[in-house]
Amino acid sequence: MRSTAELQAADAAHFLHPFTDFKGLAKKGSRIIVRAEGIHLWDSEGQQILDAMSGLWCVNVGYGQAALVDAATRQLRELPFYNAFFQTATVPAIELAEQLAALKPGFGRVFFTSSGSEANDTVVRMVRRYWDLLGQPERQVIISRHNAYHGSTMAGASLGGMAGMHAQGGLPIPGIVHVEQPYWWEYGRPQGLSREAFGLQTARWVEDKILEIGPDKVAAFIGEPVQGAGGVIIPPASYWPEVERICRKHGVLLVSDEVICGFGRTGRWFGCETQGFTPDLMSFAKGVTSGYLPLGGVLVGDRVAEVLVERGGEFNHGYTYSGHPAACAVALANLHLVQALKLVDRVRDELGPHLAARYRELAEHPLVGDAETCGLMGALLLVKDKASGAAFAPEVEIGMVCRGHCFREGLIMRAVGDRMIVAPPLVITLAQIDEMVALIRRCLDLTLADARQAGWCT
Ligand code: PXG
Repeated sequence: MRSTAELQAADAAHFLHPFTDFKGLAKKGSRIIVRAEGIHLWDSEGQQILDAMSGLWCVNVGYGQAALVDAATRQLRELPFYNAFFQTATVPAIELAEQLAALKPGFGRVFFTSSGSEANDTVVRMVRRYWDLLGQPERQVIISRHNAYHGSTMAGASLGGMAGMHAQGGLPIPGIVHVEQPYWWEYGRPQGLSREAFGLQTARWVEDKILEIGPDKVAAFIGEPVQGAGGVIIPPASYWPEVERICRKHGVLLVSDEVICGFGRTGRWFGCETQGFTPDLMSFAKGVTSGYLPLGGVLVGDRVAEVLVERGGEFNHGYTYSGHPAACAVALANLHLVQALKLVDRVRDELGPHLAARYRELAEHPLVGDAETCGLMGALLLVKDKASGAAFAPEVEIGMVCRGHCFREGLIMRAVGDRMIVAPPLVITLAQIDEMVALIRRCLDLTLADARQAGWCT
């Protein structure tokens, strides 16, 4: 293999990385990941790293699963590609559609894409088309939340509530509005509200927005059951059932973005099941193939599908790779493995509760203001003063300090502002959760020592 330095030079010269300050990275040099097995990665310098982010929230069955590799190579040999545009279909795409429908009763149909962003673009076109077909073409507006992440295409980034993304490229596109997120620590706690009372308040903000726009103009509300990229924001239990009730009351379609929460991450097949609501459409990607090949899609609830199918005529939308046979074959093998290993039940009954227990211990750490988990997602909020919950000064970038320690200690844990987040592969064992938590604790200790030394906290 070429040396790390050579690879870094070529990388800096030619590869524009996503969400990256190109010049800044070129100076620093990328870490080059060369190999992986189970929950571990190895970089080009031979360092072993515990991947507590499952790649990018996707490698749910872990690395090195031969069944997925075999399914891909078998399909690539047999039929690497054929499209589904011109009254043709391939066996893996048909069988995956059938399998997904079986996983979620009431969602009998699926539209395939290659990513979560394309799935959410599809959602936008589908819900607007639905209302057109019902003779209510003025129902165009889609309500989303600040600090949501729904992808990076024009519609995906518009649905998302990331100010930095809206600041580039003329976004959001028309007809998308945002309400405040159900982040209790930030908005409920300062008001002295209980989590549950805050959940109801935040849901009412959705209703206020519907009434402000006019219910007859609102097509849909979209949200992640638990916000992932926004920092593992776990809503109060009261939030989603109330949002569902409000959407039903005003005839607004409800869309669950299951790109991160889907396929077992929260301890149920879909995050909406954990959060206690039934959507009309679900976008998905990532965990459907455990990231071995790109695949996404939209699971369409029967009520919506009925209108699109029975009254729709041609739906002028689709991607070359909608239903890509090799990606679908990998998804089938992946879902089979998730079922064979009983990963969804294991997250619900064993792994999730164990992570929660270990996070309750981490909550005692002097640097941690709040520790939360949902299934195999966890967040630690780093604070300057545990007693008051006061935040570090933003310029300290305490999350980045902690992430630096994780990097050196061989742990991948993400920093989103001052929230340190994990979402390890669902094949992680109880002992490996302990190993991960020990590494997290060590990185918190090192971060605290830095912060004390620099006088950022006492
Ligand atoms: N919806 C959600 C909820 C996501 O998390 C997308 C849609 C878009 O999927 P694609 O496949 O188009 O990337 C995502 C993607 C992060 C991070 O920083 C998260 C995602 C992507 C990149 C970075 O946590 N999630």
